[in-house]
Amino acid sequence: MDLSIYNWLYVAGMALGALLFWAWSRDPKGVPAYEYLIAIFIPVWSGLAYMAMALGQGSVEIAGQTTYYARYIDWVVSTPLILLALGLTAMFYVPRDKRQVTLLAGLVGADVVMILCGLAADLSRNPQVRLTWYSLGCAALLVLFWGVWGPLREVAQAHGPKLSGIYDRLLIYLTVLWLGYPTVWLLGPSGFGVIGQQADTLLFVVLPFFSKVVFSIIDLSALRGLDKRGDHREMAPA
Ligand code: RET
Repeated sequence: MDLSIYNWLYVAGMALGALLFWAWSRDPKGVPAYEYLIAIFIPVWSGLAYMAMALGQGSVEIAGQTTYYARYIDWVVSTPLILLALGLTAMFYVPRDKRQVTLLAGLVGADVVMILCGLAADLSRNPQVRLTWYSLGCAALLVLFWGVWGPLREVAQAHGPKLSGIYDRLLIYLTVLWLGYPTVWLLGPSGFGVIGQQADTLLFVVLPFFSKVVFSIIDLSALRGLDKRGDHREMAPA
């Protein structure tokens, strides 16, 4: 079966997602314009990477196996933006000049390390070298999870139960999906090869659709419904 159909379906899904967020941005409901810009840019970038794959580009043969490096070009830009969106949700009520920039930069840094370690693993011929890079990528993911479950969650919790509830929902959703990537990688042709190329391609279409477009739908629709003066004010001591 021609696998490019999966990639084309993904491109269509990303285009529809970008259009939806653009339409929402016309009636922003108090959510800052940059939140929409991020939500639109993620599927545009990812859609382009998958279009390259649908056209037969973005892959090389390494040790008799196909490495889709276009996926990493996608992830190295889209995952920092997803984290930024999550971070900005946690900091929704924090004034711009008081936002924890170091925390955001640390998360993005760990994320870029994770993706580039995955690329290095996928380009390795030697199985031990491959495993070493993969393990370092997993270590970076753990650092990232520490950041979003620890300090970033505390920021959200400091601003009342509503925001904290929204953040927790997004966080659990993101954690489950992001654990799927190293799992599929390890079971697929890049790792042990338990999953074949067709299932691998399908999973790397389904997972990112949910971690990008559906993630942004959950995030933006929650922010659009939030009291912009801040439910956290009710929490402030009288
Ligand atoms: C790799 C292999 C190296 C170890 C780890 C990985 C994790 C990748 C993740 C990717 C997330 C991608 C998303 C894309 C957007 O849709 C690179 C597979 C830990 C978590 C969310």
